[in-house]
Amino acid sequence: MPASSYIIALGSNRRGRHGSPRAEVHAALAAIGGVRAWSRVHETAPLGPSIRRFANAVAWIDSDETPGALLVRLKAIERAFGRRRGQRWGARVIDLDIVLWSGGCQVAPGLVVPHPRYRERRFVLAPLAEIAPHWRDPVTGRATLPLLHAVDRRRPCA
Ligand code: A4P
Ligand code: MG
Repeated sequence: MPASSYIIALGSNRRGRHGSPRAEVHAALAAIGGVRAWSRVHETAPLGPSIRRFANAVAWIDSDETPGALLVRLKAIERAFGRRRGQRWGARVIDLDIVLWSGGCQVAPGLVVPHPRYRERRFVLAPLAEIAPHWRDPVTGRATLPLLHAVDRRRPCA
């Protein structure tokens, strides 16, 4: 029985060697491995400076890796997919973020789990609600569904 479960967020808004952003997300799911459940691929409006729409999904994986070791592996997959570091939040072939870990919280150089911005992001919470609606954020104690409902109630200017 693997020691840990993780939620990984996948995002793409640039074509790569697998094809469309949606195809990149599917290829990344296969590359990550150990996937127990995955969401639909959602087409979402960009948050931030990018003008291209995103394909977003989340996956629940089982793994014996520590959060640090998993992050190193995810970054290697991003590089193998042709991700280049450019403008922050710029267009990318694939972005792989660790959103949640069954072990709770982890703060280390270059790694913060839960992902500090997932609670405000519909493009993470909506797919997450499909596969882990009751997973509790260890920081706020709130589950995915109430977090999603809070984002949905937010006024555009709030
Ligand atoms: N890092 C720290 N904690 C983590 C974690 N839990 N998971 C560090 C992954 N990485 C983590 O990330 C920058 C650094 O964060 C890494 O070196 C890692 O050590 P990055 O992936 O290199 O760069 P990034 O993705 O541009 O930055 P960031 O801050 O992760 O951006 P976000 O928050 O991922 O936002 N709009 C839509 N619709 N859909 C999207 O997917 N994504 C972004 C990027 C903006 N707008 C979007 C979307
Ligand atoms: Mg990222």
